[in-house]
Amino acid sequence: MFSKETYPFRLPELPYAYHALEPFIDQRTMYFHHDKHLKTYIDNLNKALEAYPEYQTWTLEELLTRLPELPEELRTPVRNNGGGVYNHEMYFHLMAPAGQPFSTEVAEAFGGEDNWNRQMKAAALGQFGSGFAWLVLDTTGALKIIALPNQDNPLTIGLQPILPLDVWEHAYYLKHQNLRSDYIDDWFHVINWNAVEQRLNDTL
Ligand code: MN3
Repeated sequence: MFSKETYPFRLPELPYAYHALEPFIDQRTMYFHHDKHLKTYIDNLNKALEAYPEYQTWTLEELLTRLPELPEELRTPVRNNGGGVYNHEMYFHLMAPAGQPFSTEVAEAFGGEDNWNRQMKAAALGQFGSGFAWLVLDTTGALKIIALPNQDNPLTIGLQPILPLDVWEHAYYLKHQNLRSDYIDDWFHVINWNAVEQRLNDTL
C-alpha cells in the first residue's frame, strides 16, 4: 500500500491501461496526469527529503499525519509534494473501468447515490481554484464530504481519507476544457467502488 512506502518514493504503474477509463476520462489526460504530474510530485518529494535522513524512514502516511513536527523548511515541500503523491496514488487507485455498482455503505450514510453525487459535486464545484473533494471518515467513524485546497490531505487535519476527486485543471482540461462540472459527472462513472469499500472496511 502506497501510504506505507518510505523514501525514496517511486512512480507506481497505473493499475489499468491509460485508455481504460474512456470515454469518461481520456487516454491523453491519464498519461500526462500519471506519468508527468505525479512523477513531478514524486521527484520533488524525494528532493525535499534528500538532506533529512531522519525523516527518510517515515512512511508517506506519517509524514502527512505528523506534518507539524517537521522542521519548518521541510513542512511546505512535504505538504505540497507528499500530499501530491498520496492524493494522486489514491485518486488513480480508486478509479476503474465503468460499471461497478455503487457502495451500499456510502448509500446508507448519504441517503442514496443521487444524494451522495449531489453533495460530492457541490464540494468539488465549490473548491475555488485547485484542490480536491474528499470522502472522509471523521474521528467518530462517520462518513463526511469536504473540500481541501491544493494538495492538502485529510490526514493532516485528523480525518481518514477514503476517496479523493482531483479538481485541478490538469485532471480534466485536455478533454473537458473549463467544464469542471462535466468532468465530475464523468468521474462518477469510473469510481472503483470495490476498492472504496475495501478501504472503508480496512479503516473502520
Ligand atoms: Mn492531479
